[in-house]
Amino acid sequence: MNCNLDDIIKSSKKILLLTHMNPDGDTLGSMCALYSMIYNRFKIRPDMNVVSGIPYNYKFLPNIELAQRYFDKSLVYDLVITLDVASIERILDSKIFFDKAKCTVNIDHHKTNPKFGDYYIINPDASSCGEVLFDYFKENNWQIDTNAAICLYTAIMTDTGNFRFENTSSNTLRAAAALVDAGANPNYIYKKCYETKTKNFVLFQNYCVNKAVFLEDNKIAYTTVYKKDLEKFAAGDDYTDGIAETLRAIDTTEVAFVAKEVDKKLTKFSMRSKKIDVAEICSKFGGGGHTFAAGCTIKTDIDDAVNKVLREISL
Ligand SMILES: [Mn+2]
Repeated sequence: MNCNLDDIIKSSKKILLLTHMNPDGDTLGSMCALYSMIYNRFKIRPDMNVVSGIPYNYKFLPNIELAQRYFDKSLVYDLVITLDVASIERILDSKIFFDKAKCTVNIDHHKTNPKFGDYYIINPDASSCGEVLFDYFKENNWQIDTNAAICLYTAIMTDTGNFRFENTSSNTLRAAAALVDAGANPNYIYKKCYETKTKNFVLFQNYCVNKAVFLEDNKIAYTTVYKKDLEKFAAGDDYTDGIAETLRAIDTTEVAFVAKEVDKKLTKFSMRSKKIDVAEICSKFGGGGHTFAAGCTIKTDIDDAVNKVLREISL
């Protein structure tokens, strides 16, 4: 059901905002933006829950320091809002809050989102959850404050790869322009997000790209990341972010992926494509995402999982 956030928030006292696991700029930026907007409009301070660690480069987001990883599981919220959460499993054990909440709202932009929750605001044509929120605020005349503008700009910028992925539309750019007018500084946010990489991060990414495998006349490019590699570089959860895009950027590549060994029985995939629908491939393994950017987790060892994925790719 589509929803009117004004009415829902007005009738709620205790509100929780939820991100997805391995949070990115979109889910964190959207959460902090909505926090700021709700506080300014209703004088309610929602709780913010990050279900796994916050990458260092997003610690500049206004109000992010109020986000917590663990909450008292006995809490019951009037309202729980998920942001950029494509499927409910991605909130991990915070699902307990979602299940117990009196009302739930699902705000997202993934086309594979099954529309869980009592209400939803989902636009698969939007670049990011940040853009969905921006459009909602604009349509409903919610005045965007500077902190929210910084957060929404970060959400949109990171999910569009700095306004260069195929999800970048004229609406995206108009939203970005309006957010700059509202106080977001593009150069400051760019530097915070992209020029704060650690030496280990860059070396790890180059290592992974260096050992990439190319198949089908270089149309398929992928790399495998073993647990021992992650340990060797003391890699954080976000260390593989962007590697699939680097492999896709090669002129011959049509589909690229990164296979990451979680353990001997679990492998995580991040897939990118120029042509084929990788959301469809990932959904065969219980994952999902967008046509040209998707992910999934397969319950088998990395070598077997890679073969399973390769079999599903037809160019
Ligand atoms: Mn997103």
